[in-house]
Amino acid sequence: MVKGSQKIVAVDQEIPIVDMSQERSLVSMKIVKACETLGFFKVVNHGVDQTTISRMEQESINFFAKPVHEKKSARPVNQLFRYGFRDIGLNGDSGEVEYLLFHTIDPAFSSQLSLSSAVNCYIEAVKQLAREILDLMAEGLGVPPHTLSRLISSVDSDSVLRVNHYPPSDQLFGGATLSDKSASLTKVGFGEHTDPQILTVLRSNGVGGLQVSNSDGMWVPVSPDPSAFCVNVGDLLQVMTNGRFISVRHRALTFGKESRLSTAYFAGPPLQAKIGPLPAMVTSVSQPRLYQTFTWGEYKKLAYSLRLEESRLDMFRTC
Ligand code: GA4
Repeated sequence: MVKGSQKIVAVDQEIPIVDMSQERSLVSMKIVKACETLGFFKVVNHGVDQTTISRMEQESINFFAKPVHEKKSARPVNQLFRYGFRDIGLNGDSGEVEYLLFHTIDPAFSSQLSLSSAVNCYIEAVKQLAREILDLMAEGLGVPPHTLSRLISSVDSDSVLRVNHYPPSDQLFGGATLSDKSASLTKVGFGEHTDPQILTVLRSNGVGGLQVSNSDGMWVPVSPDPSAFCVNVGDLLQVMTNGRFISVRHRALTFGKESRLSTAYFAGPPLQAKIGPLPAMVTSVSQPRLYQTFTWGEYKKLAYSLRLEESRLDMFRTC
């Protein structure tokens, strides 16, 4: 069941598309505008090699096609890689999804899997794209170069790669029940939330399901485009820009007909990194400081102690 009274508007309504092959200052301006209005945009001509994407996706498809007992026994080799289904986080959230989570803080994280080479290449490529986008944001905001990208560049950056598989309804976990068959096939794959990190770089196969919440509180369905990446602002970027960029609420629905595969790279800083509004984003009168300073480790701990849809940022507001 999909709860909530939030209305749904037309597909892609006001979703910005940024062509990375355009002139640099134009690209950076468009990115900043998109982050201020929605906190979400699509990028095309992003430069990520299609073979890198296809290899990672094929490995993921092969993994999810394995029998459940095999997938479960792949869990967890260590804390750095995890297979899960239905359960999201540790506090009772669930959805019609199975997933692989790779914590990239350790370069040896996926050495136990045949996925490792394809996943590692993919992570390197999307990390590079995330860095490039953060540099364009810094330029557009007028803050020193690499202010943002350096946070996700160091070896101890705490980033996560998540591959989500939303199966069609005839493959629902535990099997579809009679009432499922007669009920609406639309279900929540991944409930509404914001991403806690700095920036998320996401792609999917040609099956839709992602929706983002706009400034009027309406859900905007995002059309699937395998040639594009979707980018969204995370909580930490909202803090660093002192609320100028929006950490966008989003969710994934499943419509029961086709398998959806989506892959999200959540670019985070080292655990000990201090996060607070950048000095250039604060002025005593027109833009007073909205957030306290905290470490990513503190914020992550809080995020993982709460339910998915909770607004964790409010707890760090200065007023
Ligand atoms: C949302 C973004 C990423 O998918 C994720 C998620 C994490 C998890 O699945 O373990 C969380 C969620 C996400 C935010 C709040 C906590 C933690 C589930 C949850 C209820 C991997 C992440 O970093 O935060």
